[in-house]
Amino acid sequence: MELNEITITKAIIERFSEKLIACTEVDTAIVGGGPAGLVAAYFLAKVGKKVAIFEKKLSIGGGMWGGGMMFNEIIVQPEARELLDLFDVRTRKYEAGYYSADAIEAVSTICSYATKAGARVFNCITVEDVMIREGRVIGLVINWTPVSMTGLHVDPLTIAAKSTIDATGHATEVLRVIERKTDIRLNTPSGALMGERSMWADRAERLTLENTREICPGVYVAGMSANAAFGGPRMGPIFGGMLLSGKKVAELIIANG
Ligand code: 48F
Repeated sequence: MELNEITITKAIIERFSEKLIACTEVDTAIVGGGPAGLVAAYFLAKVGKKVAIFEKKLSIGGGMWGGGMMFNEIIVQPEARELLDLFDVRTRKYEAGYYSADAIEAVSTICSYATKAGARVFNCITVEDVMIREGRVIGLVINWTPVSMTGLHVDPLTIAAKSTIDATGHATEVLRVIERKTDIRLNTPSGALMGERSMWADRAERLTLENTREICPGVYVAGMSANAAFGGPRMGPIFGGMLLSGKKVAELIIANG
């Protein structure tokens, strides 16, 4: 059989369109495909929720690919190691309380679990705005990342979501839009974004879990975004808090129906 380029083109356009149309209305839209977003996607998809991740970069993985300063190893605590076991990511004990894992194996394997559980990943798409009705975020406004990178004047499209997770890491991009463009008060002590504090791994790891919650009607925060929202410190290349936060946010959303 002779390969036909036009058949290949049609197949790609049709298949991608099917995927995107199927995700124009989702149970949960996850903004950011870093470790917190990927883990959340897995646990939500596993119980049958319709989940889509929108990731602005070409690659998923966020800050996990690079380990610490591009030394592509990550460190996790014993509680999070159990989660890596569940994903079949191999870990090695470094010393009591510290396990290491290969960053590439961790990202690729967790992503594989999430997508095989049914979560859809849309890469190269940036969430640039939200839709609000009666004080609740009911969806997202999306556009191709190269559109914003090149400054082209192209209008976006929209996705309806019963719940949204801001898993955008240090950037807290969804919350920034909410703060800038809406009257919604965030569920932080000041009612606004508090901003991330300087590195303190132990405190940050604990706070990441505490800060993982619904931050305004329809929107949850997970991962580094949760700490940045609530004024918690950063933690550097220890990733247990990110993984556990992804699991916790999925449990909260499932519990809230
Ligand atoms: O930054 P990121 O990995 O967030 P995380 O899951 O994990 C944080 C750690 O990587 C590390 C750390 C401690 O371990 O401090 O930083 O909380 O992943 C966030 C992802 O969100 C994407 C971004 O490209 C990255 O892959 N992102 C950010 N803004 C947008 C977005 C946006 N507006 N639309 C879509 N994706």
